[in-house]
Amino acid sequence: MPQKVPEECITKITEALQSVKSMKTTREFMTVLEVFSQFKMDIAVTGESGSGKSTLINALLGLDHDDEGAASTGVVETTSEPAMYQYPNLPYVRLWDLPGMGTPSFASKTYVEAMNFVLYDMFIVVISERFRENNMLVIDEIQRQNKPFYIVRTKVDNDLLSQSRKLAFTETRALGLMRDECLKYLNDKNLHPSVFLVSVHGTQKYDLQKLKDTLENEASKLKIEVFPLFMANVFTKGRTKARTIQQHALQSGKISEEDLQKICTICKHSDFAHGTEALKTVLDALEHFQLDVAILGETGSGVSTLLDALSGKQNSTNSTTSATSLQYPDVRFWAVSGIERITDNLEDIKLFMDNFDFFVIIVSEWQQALHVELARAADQLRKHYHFVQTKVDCYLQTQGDLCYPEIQLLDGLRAQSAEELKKANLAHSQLFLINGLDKNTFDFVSLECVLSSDLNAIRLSAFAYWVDGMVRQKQNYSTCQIL
Ligand SMILES: Nc1nc2c(ncn2[C@@H]2O[C@H](COP(=O)(O)OP(=O)(O)OP(=O)(O)O)[C@@H](O)[C@H]2O)c(=O)[nH]1
Ligand SMILES: [Mg+2]
Repeated sequence: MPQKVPEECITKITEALQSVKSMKTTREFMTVLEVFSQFKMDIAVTGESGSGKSTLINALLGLDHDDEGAASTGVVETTSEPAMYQYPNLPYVRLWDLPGMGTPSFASKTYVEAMNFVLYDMFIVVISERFRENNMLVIDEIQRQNKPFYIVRTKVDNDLLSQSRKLAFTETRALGLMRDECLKYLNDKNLHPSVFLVSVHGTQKYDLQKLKDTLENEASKLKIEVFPLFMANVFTKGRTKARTIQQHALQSGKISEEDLQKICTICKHSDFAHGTEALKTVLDALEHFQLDVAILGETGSGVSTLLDALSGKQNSTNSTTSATSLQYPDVRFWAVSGIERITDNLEDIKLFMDNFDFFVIIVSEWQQALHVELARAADQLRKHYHFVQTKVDCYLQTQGDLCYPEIQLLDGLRAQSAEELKKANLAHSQLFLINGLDKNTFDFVSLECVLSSDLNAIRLSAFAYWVDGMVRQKQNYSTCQIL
């Protein structure tokens, strides 16, 4: 079976975890991962007054300036306090429209302090017309806080229009010069952020779409980068600063009170908050972690057909290859047919099943109860599963002579299965009735929905157990060497 994460991650993670005392129990580790999965990444849109910050936010939200819920824009100083907007498509990303820099209300000198940059995880620095000293002040502060940022140069339509009167004008050349101007100052400081040239009067032209795509593609990586920093800031900054960050996070819904409590407790008893790099390494590995889902069934029970249906592929055949699907990123589905051949010994089944993180167990015959044994083995391994009864269309055909309406036959089947599961003490289990050859019938869509939401949560616990196993393995190995 291929590795669950790339080899280089394994080496890094075991080294990193040895240096962090707080990672010693899987439960603590799970808590941190759960908090991470709920954590909201806050991106502050900052820059000089009137540079087009609010207009850019509306463009990213896909709103017109007069739409309900849009940020206010205008030719006079408009945004007077930070306002939050949920980023579409990425539930864990929020944009913050900050007031502009360089007005009597927000003087350049005191701007970064007044805006409390420590509250945000990432920045979009908006520049219009020229790269100015104020822009550098903002970037220096972001640098000092070690946070990621993009540069967006707005109003390129205006710049192009004024340049177009020159004889040697070409749009490509003019845009190239604008980009070079931004990069010149930054590269001198050894900074290499992504630069986007945008205009609200030409959202299809220029780089607005590229900005959206980059943000959406990089968001999960950025979250891994910024979460350890948030943890470190919450617990290691001076008391007043830490309290401000915590209060802001709670008030804005960045983190729930319960989650904050949980990580406070963990951090009090350990040096976790100082393990920023270690935490980043672990989260990096989580990003690469492959969840292995086995579809278990007897020969001819429809294992491969179900694998094809779930992965959207065709003709997958055996357990030596896995199939992935766009719908479930980082999940590998395995077809494990002929399960009746290895179910004699519970310990053997468990050993085999321990290779996987989650199971879809096909029920062939309610009387044989093979699926019950598989479910028990999964329970003992503390892993999760769903039951699937395949070929429901065939069942309906065999009942054709009875002339009952289909719905009645299906209800009968469900009642019978519920009864059987109750008898086997598995009443908590979920059963889906499907026809693997037709995804539009019976419970297939519900199965897909439940898998999508379940697998995300299961990923975290599977990853935590996997890391725990890795660390134990490493510890046993070191003990053996000492002995
Ligand atoms: N031509 C052109 N005008 C723009 C563009 N982006 C913004 N503007 C205009 O610039 C003016 C200021 O835009 P805002 O989005 O309110 O600027 P802001 O940075 O949020 O301003 P403050 O909140 O006051 O700091 C508005 O009149 C916008 O219509 C653009 O890409 N092209
Ligand atoms: Mg504004």
